[in-house]
Amino acid sequence: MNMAVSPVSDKADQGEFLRDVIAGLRQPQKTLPCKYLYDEAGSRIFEKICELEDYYLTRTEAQIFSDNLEEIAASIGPGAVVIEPGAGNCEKVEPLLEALERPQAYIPIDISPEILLAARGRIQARLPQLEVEAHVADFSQPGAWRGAGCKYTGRRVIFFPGSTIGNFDPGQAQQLLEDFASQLGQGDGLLIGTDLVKDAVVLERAYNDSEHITAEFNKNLLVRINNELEGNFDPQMFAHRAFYHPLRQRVEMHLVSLKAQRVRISGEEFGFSEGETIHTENSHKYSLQGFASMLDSAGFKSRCNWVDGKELYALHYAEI
Ligand code: AVI
Repeated sequence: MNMAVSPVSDKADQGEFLRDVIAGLRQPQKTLPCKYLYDEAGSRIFEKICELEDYYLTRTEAQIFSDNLEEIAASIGPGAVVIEPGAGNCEKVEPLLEALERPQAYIPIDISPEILLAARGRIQARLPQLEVEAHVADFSQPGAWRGAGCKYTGRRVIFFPGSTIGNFDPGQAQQLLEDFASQLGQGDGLLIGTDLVKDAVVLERAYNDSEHITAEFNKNLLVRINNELEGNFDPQMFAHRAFYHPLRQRVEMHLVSLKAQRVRISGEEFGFSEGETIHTENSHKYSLQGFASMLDSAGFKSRCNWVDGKELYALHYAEI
């Protein structure tokens, strides 16, 4: 097995983090980009979220995979080159790689070289025949991984599970799908997971879990700002709030200031009134038809989709 890890060049630096935080907190609706939820501690807390009873997304997607693995592998066909933007620990792809007929290569893309390297041993042990070519890049930057996997002859299939597309605003999500399409050729594919529109009670329970792990995940962003940007937030003085916005078809996550207060970050001061919020994340939900039309506008033809029995979550396979 080969594994090429290109140099770390796209890692978000502290300067960019500080600029984004200051710009976000100066807006009338204070906002922080959700990508900053995932420092080391945030990523660990997110792994705990994925195991929660209330957070059905991860479990349901895994179930859809295990119930339909043969059919999914048959739709993709033999000799595929699987490309995974934002691969993280590469765990979700393993059953797919094992089910595919003679996959030619696996190309994980992630901003963290440490995570990619850690995944290598595991994949190496399970699939010794597979070529693995890792790329260190921020997949959300258009063209950041252009050319990845081009040296292989098999059908290239982008694997984008976990409802990650839901954390992009619809315009950005459309652009991301277009960017994916522009990096593929005739007959190449996209296998992507989306959370379905559903009853607000189920959605709100998933983002307000009874063990308060999502609250910890949300407030960790303030802890991160304190640690990395000389902030003096008191996380106890902010409350986690998540609610479904039916018109926008998204769960919004906020941090609510519990009192009038002032916070300093790297020498800049920000005032909060009691009840004012910082908007920290959107998680968009899609109907099957709504997402199919986004795929269509991006230049993909929907081939199949798989949905669980409770119609909570969907996996789509589309081709160029
Ligand atoms: C990573 N992403 C798909 C999760 C979601 O459901 O939008 C992030 C998350 N935020 C709160 N809980 C989980």
